[in-house]
Amino acid sequence: MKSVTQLVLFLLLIMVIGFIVRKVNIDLKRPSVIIEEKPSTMHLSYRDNELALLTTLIFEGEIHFKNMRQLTFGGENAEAYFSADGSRLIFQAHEGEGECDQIYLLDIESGEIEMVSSGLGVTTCSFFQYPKDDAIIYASTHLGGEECPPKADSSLGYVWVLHPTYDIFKADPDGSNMIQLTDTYGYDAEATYAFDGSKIVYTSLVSGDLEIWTMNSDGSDKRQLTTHLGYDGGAFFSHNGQKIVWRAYYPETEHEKEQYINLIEKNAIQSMALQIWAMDADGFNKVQITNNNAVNFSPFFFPDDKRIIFSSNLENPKGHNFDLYAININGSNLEKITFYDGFDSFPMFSPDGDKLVFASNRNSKQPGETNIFICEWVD
Ligand SMILES: [Ca+2]
Ligand SMILES: [Ca+2]
Ligand SMILES: [Ca+2]
Repeated sequence: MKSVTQLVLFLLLIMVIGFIVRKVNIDLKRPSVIIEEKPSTMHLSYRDNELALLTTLIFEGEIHFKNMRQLTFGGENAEAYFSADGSRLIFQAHEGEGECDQIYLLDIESGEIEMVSSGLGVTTCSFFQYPKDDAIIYASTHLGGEECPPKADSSLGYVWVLHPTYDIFKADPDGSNMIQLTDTYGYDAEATYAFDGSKIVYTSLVSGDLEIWTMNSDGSDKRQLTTHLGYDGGAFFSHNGQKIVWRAYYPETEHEKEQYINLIEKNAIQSMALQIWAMDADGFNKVQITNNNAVNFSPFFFPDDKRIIFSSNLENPKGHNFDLYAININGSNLEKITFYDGFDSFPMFSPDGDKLVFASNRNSKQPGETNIFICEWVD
């Protein structure tokens, strides 16, 4: 009994200290404004192999989040996507600078994590094969070399490399029996499944520009859906399979076009004002959803397919504080979802629509660490 009382007192003390620290921070940031802040919602996050960890995972204003759990604890973890049965996530992760992302499966209930990619080259953008979870897909450079390739060509300035040896592969969920789905030189990646399993949508440079393509589950019947000069990528199907949402940057001035083409020829892109677009699953009826000067990316349909959740730095387009936003498919009713002062991105609703998974810098042990979080979604 005594130890329980001590534990309760200890937890209360931590809560009070947490509140004071937060209050001091807020006061320091806004010295000339006096604001009555309510303490942010406190949650207990428990992990079997650690002591009960008292921490603030849900921030004030995050009214759609409930019962948040942290699923990874260190390194850079991103793009976690649900299996069709909702029990697992597939994601990419690495630890430390210069390391290359590999693909991992995570059992949501137990927290167990296993690597399923070969460990060779660099990998990205994985997804389960819907609707039966009988395979996984991801992009990998391993056929172009077993080494971890360099992340950037410093002679080109601050750019991201579109490794030309990226191809999309399918494998059994344990990583065995790998099949190659694309086989042209140049970037092929960012592949996701339609929820009925009928199509894969992905990004390819095979036409000479970054475009959205679809293909069958076996790699056949490849079709180009976008044609506009500029980056088209990061596409997801709506749950009913009728729409595709994606991110795009279309250079407008001659200088912007020249700069974009110049980098694409060197298999690179730089930071750009990506906007969210949607189209029919056959590529018709393209509509622009966001229209701002910020970076908007990682869009995903709400369970009813009427709204889209995405990540944006629209409050400070030069900054690194990305937040999740929701918006109607016609571009109306923008709503801010996350209020943590750091990176929040890669949202995906669970197939039953009850949960949201996303990647965030919140509660990191080291600066810049990105972890995977899951919570119940409150409408
Ligand atoms: Ca390729
Ligand atoms: Ca394009
Ligand atoms: Ca944020």
